[in-house]
Amino acid sequence: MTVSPDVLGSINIEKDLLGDFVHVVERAAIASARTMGQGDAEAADQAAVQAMRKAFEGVRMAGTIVIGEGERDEAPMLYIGEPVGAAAPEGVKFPRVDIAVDPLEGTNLCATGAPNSICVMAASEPGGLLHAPDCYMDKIVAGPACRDALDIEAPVKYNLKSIAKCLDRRVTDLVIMVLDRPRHQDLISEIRAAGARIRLITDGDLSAGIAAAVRGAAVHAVFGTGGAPEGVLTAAALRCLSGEMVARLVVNTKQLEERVEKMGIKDPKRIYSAKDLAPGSQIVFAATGVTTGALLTGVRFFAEGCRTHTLAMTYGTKQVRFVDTVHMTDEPGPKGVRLY
Ligand code: VTB
Repeated sequence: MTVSPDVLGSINIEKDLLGDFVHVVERAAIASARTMGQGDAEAADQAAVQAMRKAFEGVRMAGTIVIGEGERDEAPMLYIGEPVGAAAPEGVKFPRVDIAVDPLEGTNLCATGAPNSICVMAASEPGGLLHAPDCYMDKIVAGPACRDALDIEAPVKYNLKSIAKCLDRRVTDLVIMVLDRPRHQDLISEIRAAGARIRLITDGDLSAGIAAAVRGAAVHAVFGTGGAPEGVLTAAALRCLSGEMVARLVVNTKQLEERVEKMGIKDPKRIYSAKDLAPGSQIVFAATGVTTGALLTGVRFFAEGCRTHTLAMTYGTKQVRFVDTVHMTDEPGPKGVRLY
């Protein structure tokens, strides 16, 4: 895209940068997919982070990482506060964009070749994504039919009844996704006691949340405590899908209390909706499948290149796209462009 200085003020993040952001998550997915099944979650993550960081260099924006790989001293790349984007020529101002990334959601899933690992980012105008600390977050996520029906302070049974009513089915028909963690023992018992069915997942409550907001993905809600950064990314996706979410940070140490306060969060016990977590009026959410999952096919490699599958959504312009890209490394072979 060629941009002259006089039109920069009118750049729309959703319309003008969507293609670039799709490219960013595609590059991360291709790089991490090369490590699939190698048993090295750290190498898989590193590959995604490096590829994503490099791809950002080509995006004409003055980006700031607001959800990233950690604080500056913990992460060499994509740390919170890191400026990302192409260098603007003299006299040209690129648009300011807040960026949330989870370069590889489900590093273990990728390392073991299990389904549902994805490379993810969201973007918004400055202030459009909550600057959340890297702590836990209690979450309930469901689809648009469950508008105003969730209450994070109410018993699990109440929420299940409420979801079942909204979806016009019985509690025993519901499928609830929960991260398989010892901290969820009571939650799992309560869901079982209420009669709902459960799908335990080893990782990836972000892709589970997206699936819950889409009809026909065989999951009706996600309950439990996962990462707060993943929570903000889930909220960005849910705003594009009109999904429903209630969430609360888990601030249980003095150190965390101070950190949360430093980040400008006045009430650590606040209950957030998707709109509170991702209040932007322009939001882009993009995720590419690394390993094949409920919504996205993983990366497939072949002699002349590879093929990726990406979910690219916008809030303001209300578009949900599935982008199927063939990336050619060389000239197509004598038989033409190969699609798989
Ligand atoms: C979840 C899950 C992630 O972290 O947020 C989880 O969605 C929470 O942390 O895929 P614990 O592993 O400590 O439970 C992941 O599993 C990894 O980022």
